[in-house]
Amino acid sequence: MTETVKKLSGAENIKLASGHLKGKIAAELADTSTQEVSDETYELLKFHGSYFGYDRDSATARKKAGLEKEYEFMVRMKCPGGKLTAAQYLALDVLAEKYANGTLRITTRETFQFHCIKKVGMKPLIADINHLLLSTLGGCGDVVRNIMMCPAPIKDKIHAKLEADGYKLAAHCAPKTSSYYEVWLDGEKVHDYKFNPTANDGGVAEPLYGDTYMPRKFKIALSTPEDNCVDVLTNDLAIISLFNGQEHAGYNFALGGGLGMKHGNAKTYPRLATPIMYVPNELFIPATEAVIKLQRDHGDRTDRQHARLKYVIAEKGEAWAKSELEKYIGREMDAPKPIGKFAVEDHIGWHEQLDGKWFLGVPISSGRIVDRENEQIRTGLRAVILEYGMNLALTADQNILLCDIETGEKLRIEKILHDHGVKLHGDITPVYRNMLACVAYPTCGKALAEAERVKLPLVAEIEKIMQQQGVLNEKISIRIAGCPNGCSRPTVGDIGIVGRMPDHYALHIGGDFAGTRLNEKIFDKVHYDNIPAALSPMFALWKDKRNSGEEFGDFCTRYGINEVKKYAVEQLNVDWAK
Ligand code: SRM
Ligand code: SF4
Repeated sequence: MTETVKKLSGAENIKLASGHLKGKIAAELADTSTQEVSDETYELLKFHGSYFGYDRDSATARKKAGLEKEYEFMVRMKCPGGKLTAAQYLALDVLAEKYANGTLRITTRETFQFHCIKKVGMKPLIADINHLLLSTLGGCGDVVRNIMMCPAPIKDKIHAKLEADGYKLAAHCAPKTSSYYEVWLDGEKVHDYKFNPTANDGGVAEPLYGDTYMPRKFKIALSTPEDNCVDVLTNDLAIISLFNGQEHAGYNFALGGGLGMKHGNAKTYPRLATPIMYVPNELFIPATEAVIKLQRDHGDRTDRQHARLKYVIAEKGEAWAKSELEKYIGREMDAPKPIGKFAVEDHIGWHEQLDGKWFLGVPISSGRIVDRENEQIRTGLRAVILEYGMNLALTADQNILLCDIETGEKLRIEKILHDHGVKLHGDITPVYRNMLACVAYPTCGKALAEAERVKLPLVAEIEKIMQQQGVLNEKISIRIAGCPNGCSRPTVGDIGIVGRMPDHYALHIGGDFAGTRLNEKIFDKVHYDNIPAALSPMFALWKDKRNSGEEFGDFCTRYGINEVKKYAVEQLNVDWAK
């Protein structure tokens, strides 16, 4: 063994030995004498779109009772730009009932997750997803993840170009290994232009990735300056597509976004992508490929905590990155074009598609499509989609867009949803509308505190405080995550609430709606019950001292994060805030 091989992380050796992601997955899933899988299969399954885990709610009680954990799998689809047909949605809804926990979960990257799948359900579920011409290949793992772009079905040249580029990239960056089809479909070739047009076609197994794939997950999103609804700068590769009116002008490429960090470990940190180069239309694929190769060849394969592109860019610099990229591309590249501040559309409510039809953005709290006692979201959506057969799109804010609606259908669609208690744009406050929560307990193995399950009660408490302080109708983005991995992108919100330990959260303030500024931590361990109280004096100060129309994070940054904190500490006068 060479020196280099010795230093590789365990995950690298698993990838190398897997025969392009095949490993022993099929045999281990077929073995129902145990619900567990080996470490190798755990790692490889990610590339197939699945995480193996266990129900964290029941783990302690089961241990005390001498029982093994309740093992289960999560499955994540790939769905570029979040686009789905009605038939696909309705079939996925059935699959959620048949193989998972009866819910579909819209993720913060415009796709669906299924939770609580048993071993026996894995192969039929993934095969059925493929037969819907969808995929799970590369849903997780060290490859390019689901490509995000604006999901709004606006029929203009801008959105058509974003979609065409996103699909082109999704196909280009999909793993080409035939293992996926062998494991889940007994070798059947299910092809879809969005995912894997050249799989199983022989030749080099993985022309882009090579035998060990990427050093770590790799995320790409496309936006325009006029609508950064995908938080583009939080991606490894942020592609900002530039237009003169409706005419496409080229792209700014920004590199090295990523939000994961560890509490108390300064070597890990969130970072926003920084501008590197301007890319003309004809170099779109070669330039993207160059960025992927840059990280493939320079990302740290010895330490997974240090393996994202953000560390390469932060440590080696933008100038170095540009000159390396030029070597891969084979020519000099221009500097990025100047662009203004990003605008952001959340696409909630009614919007014209510009083809005479409408789309309706329906808020889905934490993206969980589930029937609650007073809100039958799952049944309501199914009823509307069954009756109207519309296309759908999933947003990066965990919401769903019902597309292609005729003017004459609008009232009835609203009525069906309201009859099921579904809250629409007119029924919610800005804080409800813009709050994101990651999955956390009970399925996420990394969760340190609750997120999705406490989101609605927390919104209600924060609404009360905002009402008291006279800012209830102000636009604000609050994001809660169960741990510092940052899956709900908490560190770019006006306010970030980051799981620290059971029932306790770090509180961050000062991000912006446009997704262009990281927030800063002001409190380290706030008990869940104290979060609204902690926010209250800051809202009062915002109301009192803000410039006209100034959003919360912008205000905190202008006024001074430390000054805002100081004021809050004085007003609160409690131990946990000192
Ligand atoms: Fe994430 C790991 C859920 C978006 C950063 N993420 C996980 C895992 C798989 C937990 C694990 O490793 O065991 C979570 C599964 C929970 C469960 O039970 O379902 C999980 N991440 C999610 C989703 C479902 C959150 C959601 O509420 O929607 C999102 C799925 C996106 C998708 O469809 O692909 C999700 N994760 C994100 C984002 C936001 C984004 O990409 O826009 C981030 C921050 C951006 C970034 O990548 O830096 C994010 N997830 C992480 C990290 C930290 C990575 C790092 O560089 O340190 C981890 C942990 C890891 O990779 O080791 C992680
Ligand atoms: Fe799990 Fe942490 Fe991601 Fe939340 S932020 S889903 S707790 S990994």
